[in-house]
Amino acid sequence: MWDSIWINAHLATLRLGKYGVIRRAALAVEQGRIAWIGARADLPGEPAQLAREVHDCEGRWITPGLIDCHTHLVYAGNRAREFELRLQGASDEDIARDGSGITSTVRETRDASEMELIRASSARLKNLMDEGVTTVEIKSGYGLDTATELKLLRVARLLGASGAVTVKTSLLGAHALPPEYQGRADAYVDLVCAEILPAAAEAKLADAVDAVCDSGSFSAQQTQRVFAAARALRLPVRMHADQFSDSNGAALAARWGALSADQLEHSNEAGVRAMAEAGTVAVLLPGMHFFLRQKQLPPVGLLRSHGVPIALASDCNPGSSPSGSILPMLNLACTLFGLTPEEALAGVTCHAALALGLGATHGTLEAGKVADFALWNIEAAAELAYAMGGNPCAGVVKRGVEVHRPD
Ligand code: DI6
Ligand code: FE
Repeated sequence: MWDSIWINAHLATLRLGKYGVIRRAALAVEQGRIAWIGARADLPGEPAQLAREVHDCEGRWITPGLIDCHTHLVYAGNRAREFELRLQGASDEDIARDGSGITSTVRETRDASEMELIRASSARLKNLMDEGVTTVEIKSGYGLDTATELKLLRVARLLGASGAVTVKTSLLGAHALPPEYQGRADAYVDLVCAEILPAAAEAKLADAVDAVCDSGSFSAQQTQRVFAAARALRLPVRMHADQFSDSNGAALAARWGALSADQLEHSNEAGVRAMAEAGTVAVLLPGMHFFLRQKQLPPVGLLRSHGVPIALASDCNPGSSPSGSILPMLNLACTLFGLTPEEALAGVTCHAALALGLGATHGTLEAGKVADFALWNIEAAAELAYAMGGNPCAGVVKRGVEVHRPD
């Protein structure tokens, strides 16, 4: 007897990165895992005889639960004023003089209580869950001192405590230089490696370590110090790479066996080839690209030809992607980066799972995998990337239990 069975549904399994459609299908769950999946006609009996609970999906579609594998979702305040100034042509210097910019988010986030951060962040998280998200990666990076970086990671853990969504945390101490370390980047990297990282590891608050390796951020040498410290603590790494310039970040990420290299607008072919050989996933951030009106496109053709899995994410952050929304990213990835709707859906399911080291248990609808899936009021899987706005999500199932119904 299975715990539950879901019938009268069309499935997009995303096996091997393809839609893998099964029409008029059934999906059975046992102890939070998918126990059986296939055409209803092939079921070994009547649903009510096979499972304790029968869910009639009334012809809806089911996909793996969506995975947002790159967010900076926990922060205080917003940067709407900066957005206005930028549209009026303000430079970074003007923005800094105005007291806006990343420093303003750091200031407000340091001053905010954990409860205030939970309140602000759970609203953004609810938005993602409304859109079918069952797993989310949350970075620190707006504290840039030990106490606040740990506060951000604790808030991220608390956001996942209910079990309605899986939260994977990344310590991003090497996000930017805090005001008190201006001009002393090496000294700040000392703090990240000798104090912030060990404290987060000790408290088991970080599932991975991230760093921004780019001109205007941290150098390859500084990034490698952070990665060496992470490796010594047995924490996997990921990287923000080549956003504004080709710093050979993609190759560096591959050399350190990074789970993912993210952004990649200016990455070169050698870097892409190294990622393919190392199994490092490419995470593209179309929302950031659009919001910053970037011109240089990430090397999608090279990623395809070298067989690098392409994931997509919201990059939810106040400065370059103020979007607590994942569905528009599928459309932007198609319209801006030339992905197919199938590649876009694989980007927020199976490939996003790989980027979080969850490929064996999440990201596809297959027997044995964790029964995280979403139900959709759509006629075809391509509609998830096709629609500009609106939310066709009809329900979210976590470990076989319906945990969320969008408003
Ligand atoms: N690149 C980005 O676009 C964000 N972080 C990063 O490394 C921007 C962060 C911010 O401006 O708040
Ligand atoms: Fe980011």
